[in-house]
Amino acid sequence: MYSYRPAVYLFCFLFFFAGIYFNASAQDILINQDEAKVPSYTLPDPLQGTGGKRITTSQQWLQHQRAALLKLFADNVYGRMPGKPKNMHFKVNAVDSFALGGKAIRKQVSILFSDAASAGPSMDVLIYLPKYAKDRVPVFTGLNFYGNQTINADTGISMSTRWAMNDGQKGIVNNLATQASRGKDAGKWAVEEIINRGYGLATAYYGDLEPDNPDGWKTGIRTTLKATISINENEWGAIGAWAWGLSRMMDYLETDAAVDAKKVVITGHSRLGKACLWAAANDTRFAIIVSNNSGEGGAALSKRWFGETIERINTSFPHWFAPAYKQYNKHPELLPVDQHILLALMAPRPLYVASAADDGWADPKGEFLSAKNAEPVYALFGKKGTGVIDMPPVDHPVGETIRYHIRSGGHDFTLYDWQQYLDFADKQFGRSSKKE
Ligand code: GTR
Repeated sequence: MYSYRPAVYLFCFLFFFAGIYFNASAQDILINQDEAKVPSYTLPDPLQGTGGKRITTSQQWLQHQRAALLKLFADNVYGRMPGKPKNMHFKVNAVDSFALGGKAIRKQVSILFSDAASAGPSMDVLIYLPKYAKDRVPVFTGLNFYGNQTINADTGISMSTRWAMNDGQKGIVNNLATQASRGKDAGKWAVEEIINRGYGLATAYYGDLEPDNPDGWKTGIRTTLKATISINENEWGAIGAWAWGLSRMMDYLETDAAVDAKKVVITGHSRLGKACLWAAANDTRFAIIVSNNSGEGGAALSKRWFGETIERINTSFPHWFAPAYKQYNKHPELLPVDQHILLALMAPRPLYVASAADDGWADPKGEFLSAKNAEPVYALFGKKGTGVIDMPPVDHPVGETIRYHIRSGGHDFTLYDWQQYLDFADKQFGRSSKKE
């Protein structure tokens, strides 16, 4: 008996530490929010080609390097991006030409991912277009957090009937939207401002694609469409599924005669900012990219130890990324890419990265540095980036083709943010900034 004792102790010891190591709860993960404690780190160079060859021209970038780097993100971070279903089709459910007090047209369109007329996997797109436009209009597009009916108090918006995050504050009860949810997230959607400036807006609820919980893949498109689009559920993650949906919205917008599909601005806040960036990296039809407080796994550098980390995000949200991303939980330094390279994949398209001063979790400085480190790729195209060395003061946007601001206030998508993005789009599209 006695002789077994050391072995038993050793077993208990190993079991205890293995438990900590493998089942660390989110709270156990060490987080740094002190700039003085950020250790040094090395960023991979987007212009370093395979076999040591340096990328020096935009042609080399577009012909070889871009695809190689995109694949590194697919293999290590977000998973593979499948194509669209063969039998996908659109159904215009309702059009109201007197929306928003008569100044907008509201369209509600279902994107049906199978042959079925209405049953089967689908997503519902809510579109507002300025009524008095003289020509096809540029459009902002992005996913929303709680259902289309939450983005504006407009009672004509169809209610989402899908599973919704139950935060108890947005009129969601038992994970289902109630009438009380109407307009509850309107603060994040400057619908009137967008319309007044002559732009359209197309949005859909991200839960149409995959409910945002660790079991969401079982009822989302990663299961319902796996045979149709030939991809197993573990070849991608929820962010991939949401990003895929943004491209399907683009497929619809290309068919809408009122929309200038060459002028679609893709945007997203926070986790939906991550999805927006991944969508635009894969799909170059999006003309301008706007990342709003997208943070870890979005615009922020992941090798810089500040705010949310790879390990923390993979622990709190194990369903967001491809399974391969978890191998970097303890070793971000081994990841062959970092998020400045994701931003570089937008080149030469105009890119706006925005942070908020009180949003340390998303690492504003890491977002700024990421934007800056994408500049050498934009330079291949003769495009100027942020134009500054250090972070600008709050509420002072900087930059040309890569623009950046840090807004005063917290993690949010405010009217101030929208106004900067509208000004940026006006400039890039050569539109006058006057209200229409
Ligand atoms: C947080 C998460 C962030 C960000 C945010 C959001 O809990 O840690 O990465 O995505 O949620 O989406 O609001």
